[in-house]
Amino acid sequence: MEQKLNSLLDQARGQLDRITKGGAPGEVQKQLEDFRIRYLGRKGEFSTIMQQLGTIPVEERPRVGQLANTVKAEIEKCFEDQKKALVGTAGVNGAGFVDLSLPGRVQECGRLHPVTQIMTEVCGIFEALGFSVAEGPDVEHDYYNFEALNIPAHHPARDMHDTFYVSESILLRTHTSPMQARIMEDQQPPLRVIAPGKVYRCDSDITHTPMFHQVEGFLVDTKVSFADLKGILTVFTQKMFDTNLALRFRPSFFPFTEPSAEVDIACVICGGSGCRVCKQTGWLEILGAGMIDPEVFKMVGYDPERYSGFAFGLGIERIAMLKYGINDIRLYYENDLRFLSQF
Ligand code: 2NM
Repeated sequence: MEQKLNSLLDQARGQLDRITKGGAPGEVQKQLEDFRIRYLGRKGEFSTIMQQLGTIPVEERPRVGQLANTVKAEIEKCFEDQKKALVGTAGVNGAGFVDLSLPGRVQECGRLHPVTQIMTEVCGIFEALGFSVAEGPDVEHDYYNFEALNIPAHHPARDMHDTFYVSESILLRTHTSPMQARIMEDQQPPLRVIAPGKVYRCDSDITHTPMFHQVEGFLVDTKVSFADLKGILTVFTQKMFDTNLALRFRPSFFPFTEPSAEVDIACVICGGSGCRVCKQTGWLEILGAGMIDPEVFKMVGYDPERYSGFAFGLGIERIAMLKYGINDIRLYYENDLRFLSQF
C-alpha cells in the first residue's frame, strides 16, 4: 500500500505537469477539474487506496496512515500551485479566474402562457364594449353553480361524472356563471359584467382537460333584445378573428337561457369551403349564448316583466386552438417550452 501511495504521488505530479496553457477557452479549467475529481474526489484514486487501509495489519496502520496524509497534502499542494501558475488568482475579491474569452450567458426572456394571452385579449375586447370584470371563487356552493342558474337537483349536469364535488353541497365550479348569479343577487340593473376564470369538469381527452378557462358575460337592462346579443357577439368575433368573418346562430338549449343559441364562425382555416378542422362543415363553434331565462331573474329577485338580458359563455382554450390551429388541448398543460415558446 505504501508503494501504491508513492506511485500515486508520482503519477499525479506527472499529470499536473502535462496540464499547460493554450487550447480552447476553459480547457485548462476543465483539465484541472478532471484532475481534482480523478485524484482528490470522493470516488477518486486516493480514496480508493484508502479504502484498503482496513486490510493491512493493525501495527502497520499508523505508519501507512501518516504516509497517506503526507501524500494527500502533497497532491493538494501541487494541484493548488499548478492552478495558481496556470490560471492565477485574478479578482481582488478572490472570485478566481475570469475567462474573458467565454461567450456570455444568454438571458432567456419569459412570456405569457398562450391561454393567458387569449384571456387578456378576450377580456380587453369586452372591457372596450363597457363590460366590467368580476372574479369569484373556484370552489363554489352548489346553489350558485346550479340552483340559481335554473339547473335543478337531478339535472344530468350535476352528475358526479361531470362535476368534481368537495362535499355534498360544495364543488369546483363547472362554469363561471355562479359569479353572475352572485352579482345579480346583490346589484341592480343596468349591468354589464364578464366573469373570466378557471372551471372544472370530469373530462379528459384531446379536446377536454379537467381544468380549463372560460369567460362568461351578461348584460341586463330594460328592453334588451336578441339583436343586442347579436350585435355584441358580432363585434367580439370580428375583433377576435377577422373583420369580415361570417357568423351563424344555431338554435340550442341551456338551462339558464331561453331562447339559446350556439354561435359558429366561418372556418378560420379553410374560409368555409370545408377542411379537416371544421370537419367539412365550413363552420366552427366558438360560443354559446342566449336570453337569460326569466326563472334565473326570479331566483335573484329581479322582476322578469321589467328586465331582460342576454348572456354568453366561451372556452378560452378552444378559441386559442382555433386561432392557432392546434388540435390537441393537452399541449397547453404539458409545460413543453418547445410548444409554449411559439406564442
Ligand atoms: C353559456 C351559454 C349561455 C350564461 C348565462 C349566465 C347567467 F348567469 F347570466 F345566467 N351566465 N352565462 C351562459 C349562457 C353561458 O355558456 C356556454
